Amino acid sequence: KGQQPTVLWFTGLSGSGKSTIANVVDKALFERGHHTYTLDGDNVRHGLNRDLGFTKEDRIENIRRIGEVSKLMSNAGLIVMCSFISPYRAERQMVRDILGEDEFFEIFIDTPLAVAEDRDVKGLYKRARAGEIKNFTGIDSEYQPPENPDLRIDTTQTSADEAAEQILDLLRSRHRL
Ligand code: GGZ
Repeated sequence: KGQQPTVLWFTGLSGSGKSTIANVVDKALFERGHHTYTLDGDNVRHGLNRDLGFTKEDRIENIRRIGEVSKLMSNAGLIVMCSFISPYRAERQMVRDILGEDEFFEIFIDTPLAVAEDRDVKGLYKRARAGEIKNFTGIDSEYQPPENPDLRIDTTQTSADEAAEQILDLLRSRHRL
């Protein structure tokens, strides 16, 4: 029987570990013989959404398009992972409505701002603090944490491998694997 449409939606701050965890899950699913695709800023914001920036309006349109694309891909039989800050509750609800309750799994990568800022892998927080980047999430643009995610991962307590295991358990419990 074919794959039931499944989208794993990772939300969290810049530098929270979304893409790292999504990539571990992607690899584990591939090894189990599933067809997967991971959408993230690197493959979406340079192409499909190159016309969009980081105003509230543009972020919402960014997430809307990604929701629609992930629906096409999941209906084609791929398990889709989406790794975007997606800071607003209303936009995540919009994606839930586009995909439907059975297809959308919200995974909150819960990393405190202080931890993400301390890591500052790309030096973006430093630039945002210096005023060189405007509307930076966590600095001068808000992040609204999910109130009722399908899964919350506290990355101060959980390694990427453990997080991936929890996500696979979630998929098993929902009969996706
Ligand atoms: C937040 C920004 C910004 C601003 C550039 N605010 O750590 P990164 O670099 O790789 O992840 C961030 C990415 C966020 O893009 P998303 O498409 O995930 O955002 S949203 O869901 O809100 O539309 C960061 C970089 O882009 N970046 N400027 N102002 N992150």
